[in-house]
Amino acid sequence: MPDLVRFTVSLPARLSAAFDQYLSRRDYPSRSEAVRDLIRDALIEEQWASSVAEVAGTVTIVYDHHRRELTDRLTRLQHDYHDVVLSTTHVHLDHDNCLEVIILRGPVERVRAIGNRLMSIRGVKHGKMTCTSSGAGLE
Ligand code: NI
Repeated sequence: MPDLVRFTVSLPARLSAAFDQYLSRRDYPSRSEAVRDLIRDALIEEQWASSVAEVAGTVTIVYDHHRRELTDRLTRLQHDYHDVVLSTTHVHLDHDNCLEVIILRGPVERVRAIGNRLMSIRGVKHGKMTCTSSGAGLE
């Protein structure tokens, strides 16, 4: 583990109790581990808010492959953004529905753009984007 810095945090009693319950629900081994995760999460979110950072993310979509032209549109869009699409995994969920996970990496604006476009195509029943980064500088 890199050099550690210790600091003390004062919390209102009720907030502290709620935090301890949060730790136990999530099986955190210590408060420190949970605080580290929360800080990293906040900093990665901030990286996503800045337009210069390179980020990574996934988009998960569920759609009915019988809908006319939907599969073609999804493929065309991914080719338009081939510079940020790393990989696509397709699962045939049932007779009608497909689930696709698209892994993205690149400038935040471009990653966000294709993510939003994929999720908003008519016929996509559910879409969810997950944002992360390499966490460089955050370990
Ligand atoms: Ni399928």
